Amino acid sequence: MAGRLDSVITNIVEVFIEYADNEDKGKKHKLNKEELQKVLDEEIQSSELKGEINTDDIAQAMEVLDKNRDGEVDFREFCRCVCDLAKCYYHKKTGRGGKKGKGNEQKGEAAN
Ligand SMILES: [Ca+2]
Ligand SMILES: [Ca+2]
Repeated sequence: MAGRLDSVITNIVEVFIEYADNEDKGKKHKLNKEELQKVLDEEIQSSELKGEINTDDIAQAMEVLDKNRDGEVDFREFCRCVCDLAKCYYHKKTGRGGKKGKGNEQKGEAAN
C-alpha cells in the first residue's frame, strides 16, 4: 500500500524515466528540449504552475533548469524543478517560504 509521499516519490522517478529514456531521440537518462517540453506540457496541468516555469518558452525554461549547462535536464535537475514548484505552491498556499523573488535567483550554487 502506498502512502501519499510514496506516490509522490515513485511518480517523480517514473515520470522522469518515461520521458527521458526516449531511445530514438537524444540521450537516455536526460531530458532534451523536446522531451522537457513534452513532460511539462503533459504532466503539469495547473496553469499556475505552468506559469512558474514558463512552458511557453522552452529555451528559457531549459536555461533555468539546466544548472550544469550541458544542454539537457538530468534527474537531479528535474528533482530541483519539482521541488521548486512545490515551494512555489507552498508559498502561494501559506504565504511562507517565499524566497524566490523574480530576478533574484541565487547563482553560483551550481558551481560546486
Ligand atoms: Ca532523452
Ligand atoms: Ca543539465
